[in-house]
Amino acid sequence: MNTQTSQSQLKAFIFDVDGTLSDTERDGHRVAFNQAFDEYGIDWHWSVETYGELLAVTGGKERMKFYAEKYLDKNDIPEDLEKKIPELHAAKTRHYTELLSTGAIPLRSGVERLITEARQRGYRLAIATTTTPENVTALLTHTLGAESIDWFEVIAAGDIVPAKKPAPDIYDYTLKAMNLSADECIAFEDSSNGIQSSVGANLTTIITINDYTKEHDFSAADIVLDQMGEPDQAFTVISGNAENSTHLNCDLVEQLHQQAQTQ
Ligand code: XBP
Ligand code: MG
Repeated sequence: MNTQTSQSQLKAFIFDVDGTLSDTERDGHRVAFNQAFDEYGIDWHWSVETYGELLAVTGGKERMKFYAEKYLDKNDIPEDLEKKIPELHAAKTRHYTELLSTGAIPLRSGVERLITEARQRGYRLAIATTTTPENVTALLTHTLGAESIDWFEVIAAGDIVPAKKPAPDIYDYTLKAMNLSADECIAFEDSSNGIQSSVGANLTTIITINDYTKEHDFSAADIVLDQMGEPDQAFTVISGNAENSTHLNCDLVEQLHQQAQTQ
């Protein structure tokens, strides 16, 4: 009997967006939240540091509510905040997508190369993210071009599932929509909430850290890298086994997937 046949073949790459495809949080989402607060005459300003703490909660609407409850005196919470949040969040999305349209937020190192290579090898692609769908299409449009939206068979985003990351629901949704099992896919994440979600859906997970997430617990990851890197820009392996690779390419992704299957 050939034991190889019991191993599932890798078929799809599933990407998180914020922090993984692009460093969107500090100079993107945070700035857009502050612009929305200004627009609505709300006296809040999220510093780089405070925003790092607020990232504990995924989802912009959920994050605003969390801030009001945890950081403000009861008396300082605007009376109709709960009602205002969807409107405030729509303004934030408008500011954020405007910011993206200036090209101010690029993809992280190696992302475009890996996606191109994955397409060439015939891998199916998907996105599983907490952020609002318009933010994903704006990021793709202003980095890879509008046609890149169609490269992703499924873009699972925002309120499409009621429970956001760290719940596994967004990955479960993506797998179901692609009619694939977890062992036929690999996930790309950058945060603790992200990996709890992907591993919760039983996905082999590759982590690329960033400034906000470098101290997170990634013990469930198959590999933790500082970046995907490029042939002339080597990654640093924080944990896991990259064999002789210096950057994340499809060969290494396949190797990691296979390793996870045999564990
Ligand atoms: C991303 C998020 C999002 C964005 C804001 O987490 O937490 O909430 O910060 O997006 P992940 P919205 O990368 O784990 O998916 O304001 O559009 O909700
Ligand atoms: Mg993320």
